[in-house]
Amino acid sequence: MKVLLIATNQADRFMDRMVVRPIPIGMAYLAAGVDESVHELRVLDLMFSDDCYLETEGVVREFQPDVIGLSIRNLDNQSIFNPESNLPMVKQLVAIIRKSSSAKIILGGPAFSILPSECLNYVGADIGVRGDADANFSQLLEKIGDGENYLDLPGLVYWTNGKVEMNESCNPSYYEMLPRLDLLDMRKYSGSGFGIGVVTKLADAYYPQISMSGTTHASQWRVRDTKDIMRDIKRLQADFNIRNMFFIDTAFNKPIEVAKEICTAVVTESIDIRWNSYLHPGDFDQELANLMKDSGCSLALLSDAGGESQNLEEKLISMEKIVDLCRLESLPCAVTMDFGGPDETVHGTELKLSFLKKAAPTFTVLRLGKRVLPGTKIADEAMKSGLIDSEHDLLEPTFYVNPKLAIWLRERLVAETSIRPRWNLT
Ligand code: B12
Repeated sequence: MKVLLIATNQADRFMDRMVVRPIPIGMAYLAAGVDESVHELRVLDLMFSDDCYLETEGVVREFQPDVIGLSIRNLDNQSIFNPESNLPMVKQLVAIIRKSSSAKIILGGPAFSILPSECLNYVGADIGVRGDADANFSQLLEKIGDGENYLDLPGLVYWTNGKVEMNESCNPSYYEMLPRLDLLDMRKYSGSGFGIGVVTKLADAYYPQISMSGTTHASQWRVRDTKDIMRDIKRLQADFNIRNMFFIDTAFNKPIEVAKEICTAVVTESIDIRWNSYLHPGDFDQELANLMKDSGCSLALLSDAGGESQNLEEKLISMEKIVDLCRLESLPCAVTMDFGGPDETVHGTELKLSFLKKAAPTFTVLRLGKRVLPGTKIADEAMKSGLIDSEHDLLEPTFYVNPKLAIWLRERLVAETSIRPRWNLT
């Protein structure tokens, strides 16, 4: 069969401000699973496209694919002040494809995996695969090609009698294959902010509510072998002359021994890179800060996510320790802090603001409100407060701000950020 994979993401910002264009590494893993001795494969990345509709129409007319996979990364930009949904663009792409092709249209990607049935229905595609799909997608292609029944594949989302059905289980990936980055324009990505992604370890979930094996405990994280990570890094250097990387990780500092092992391997093998990654409150010490610096870390993105078992005071103490240890090592550290959740209080807001002033990170992002995602405590609150009627409404960018504090909080955060150039409110 002729298989066309399209990366639909065109977003070029992080936190609605910094220029960041993440490489479509998920699609590159998917491509790695396609058996090219059986199928003809083409990839279209719309990130740098001037006219995504015209370009897609052109490629579809010329290539005449039998199957088209659309990768959907973000539901929206997660900005309460300037919300922009990405899904109308994907819906329009599907409409354009349908005009000149009868190919089966298959959806997947992080955004799709959060609201699979809703996405499939909204954009009008044929099938979807929820969760990691490098293994599933190649099986799906085999079955479609051989005319076999594929409806029992894990994570499959499909139409039956005019309704969307979903197979619950998913097939977690351990990222053993090399992603097909050779099919992407790596020169354009090399200067596109935050570095080229290298998966180090990911939790068992796209976000805590979507577990692939039913567990979200840290021991269930998909921790890659350090040797494989080094192989991927060296290959980025050798094949594409890439030095700036982003370690794709749920929280690089967890578990701490693995974080130290990765940094030590980079140092021992004298690999000359600059890298960034996410940190969460919790595991951190001087040795890790030192190893991160020595191995080329140029920015630690500390977010107040995770550490759910800690109360606010404990969490802030832990975050302060991380910022201080980074400063001791001259390691730049950015902090993202959420405001306006169901448990937010005036006292809590003031504690967070005092922490940010005292810690004085390299730059600070204050997030007002939380993008409501299905299956969360905030989705329940949003339902109770009448913000949404059902979780199906969450395709639209929807933000929850604790109604008891909403007006005060907005004014307070605007006032605090307007006098601090390194503070960004989003
Ligand atoms: C690393 C990361 C970042 C890094 C990226 C750095 C880099 N250089 O790559 C940074 C910090 C820059 C970032 C930014 C943002 N991110 Co981010 N990010 C992630 C994270 C942790 C990992 C993504 C990743 O690379 N995964 C590894 C790859 C290999 O997996 P994958 O892409 O999911 O692909 C697999 C499957 O999805 C599937 N698949 C993919 N495509 C297709 C296509 C088909 C046809 C099929 C069948 C299957 C399929 O198979 C793939 C292989 O198994 C995820 C959370 C998570 N755990 O997934 C959030 C996540 C993707 N980000 C998200 C968001 C919202 C953002 C921001 C908008 C945040 C903001 N407020 O600005 C920005 C957007 C940036 C932009 N311009 O697009 C959301 C997206 C969903 C949503 N809620 O809308 C996620 C899921 C977090 C969350 N839980 O909300 N992010």
